[in-house]
Amino acid sequence: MDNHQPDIVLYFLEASRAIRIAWLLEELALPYTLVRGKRLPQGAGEPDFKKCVPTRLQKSPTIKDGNLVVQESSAICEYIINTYAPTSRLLPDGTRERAKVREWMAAAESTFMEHGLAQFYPRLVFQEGRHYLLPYEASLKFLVHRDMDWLEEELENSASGGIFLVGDSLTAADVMMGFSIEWLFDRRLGTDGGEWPRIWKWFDGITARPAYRTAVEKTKYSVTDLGDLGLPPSDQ
Ligand SMILES: N[C@@H](CCC(=O)N[C@@H](CS)C(=O)NCC(=O)O)C(=O)O
Repeated sequence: MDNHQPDIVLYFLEASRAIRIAWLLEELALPYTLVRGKRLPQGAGEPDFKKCVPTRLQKSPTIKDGNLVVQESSAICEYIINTYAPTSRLLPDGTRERAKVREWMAAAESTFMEHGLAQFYPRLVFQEGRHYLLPYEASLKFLVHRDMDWLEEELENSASGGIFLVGDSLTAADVMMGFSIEWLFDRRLGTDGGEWPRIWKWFDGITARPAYRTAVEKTKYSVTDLGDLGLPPSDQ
């Protein structure tokens, strides 16, 4: 474990995955400096914000801790927990539980976001008269439904009775998955027609936590700040 004091800057684009990191920092009561940025109408970060982000891709979230820069929300979570809370339950010791937490951290960015982004990007690229995308989206819907069924079943069988994804307390799995689920439902990326009551109960529970609420308040996060960006073609 590094024994240095946190000197964390969080580059926070509005309505973005960066809420995961602000939430984690609040759970751990770690101090951080926020650099907030707005999106352009097409979704990218405003140039003035992006030029502050010290990475080639200039994506959010990115953190700088002293002279170390880390990008990719999953890697940032792991770095923060390993550095400042190595014995916490957020990334539990022990290979079996840790494997399950890391499985969901990976699924949040790959499986869940991937199946959503396969629909989201075409919606962004083809701005007007996108009804021809409907059959394409319909053909991908089963992937999102299968992902949600998996999450629903995992919550049903979870040790906490559906309050947390792994074990009986909050882990990085919940922190990573929260944004993915909120974004998929908010943008209706293949979620129409599904019923997943356990997912909603879990989501409402984790986002009612004081640390999450504080993160939202400090960052002014709201997924609805995406406005009309990438809403379904049927809404046009
Ligand atoms: N896999 C990355 C994804 C990062 C990413 O794509 N961030 C988006 C916001 S959610 C972004 O910065 N978009 C604005 C842009 O590229 O200008 C992670 O997990 O952090």
